[in-house]
Amino acid sequence: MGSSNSYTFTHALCRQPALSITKGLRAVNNGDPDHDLFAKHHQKYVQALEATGAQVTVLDALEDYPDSVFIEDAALCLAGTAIALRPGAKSRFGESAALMPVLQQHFKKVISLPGTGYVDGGDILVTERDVFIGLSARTDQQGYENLSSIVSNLGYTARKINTPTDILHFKTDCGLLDDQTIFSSKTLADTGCFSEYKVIEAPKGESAAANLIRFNDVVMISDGYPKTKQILEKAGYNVVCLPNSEAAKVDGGLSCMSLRFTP
Ligand code: CIR
Repeated sequence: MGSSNSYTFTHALCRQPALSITKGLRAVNNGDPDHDLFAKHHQKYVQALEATGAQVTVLDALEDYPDSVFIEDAALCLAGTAIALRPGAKSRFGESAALMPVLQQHFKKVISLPGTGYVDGGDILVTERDVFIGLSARTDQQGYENLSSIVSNLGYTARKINTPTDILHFKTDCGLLDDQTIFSSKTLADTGCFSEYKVIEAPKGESAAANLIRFNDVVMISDGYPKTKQILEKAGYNVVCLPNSEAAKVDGGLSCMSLRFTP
């Protein structure tokens, strides 16, 4: 498991949860997240990123955008380029514009998704050679086409996936473990989209653990998935468990709360 551009990063950008997170979008209402507890969890998340040696910038909360803590959906950072995306939910349209000046501070090259259509960063999984782009309720065909030409120019192969309809974002159900290995829910793995990779499937009852992140030498997973932890440790990964109950109430996982990059 050597070092790789797809999981080795010097920097991350995060955004503080807004008080308005209580109005965050969700598929099923299991109660509002508690802002203060969310902020505590977020602090632990930032500390876990920093503990790997990365420089983490935490941006101020944006009260006008309840879901803006899920910063990954507004941009894609790839091969030293930042691409401001167009999130597909109406209440999130403005998040990319708000992020633009910050991207310009951190990247020499910043572009906006051209043309029309929508792409949420949560629908994009980057490996060493491929950029998987999942069509979903948030990412459409036009968005896919416009993004795929950018990623091809950056030397990656764009792969279009039809995300199963019961999954919010493609990456809700998968995460990169290393150059060759992807952790995935059974539902997503069963589509065959990862046929060229080694897949470790989320164990029964723990499909929500699939929104994990490999960040430098650690794999971060949400608390409460003991079987997943055991499987990953047995496979040789250094696992860090993080509390995520409040983000989960608004369909947020660990990958959504950072943009990870090397400028
Ligand atoms: C939303 O529905 O947009 C937010 N409540 C959750 C976004 C989670 N982001 C992600 O999975 N990339």
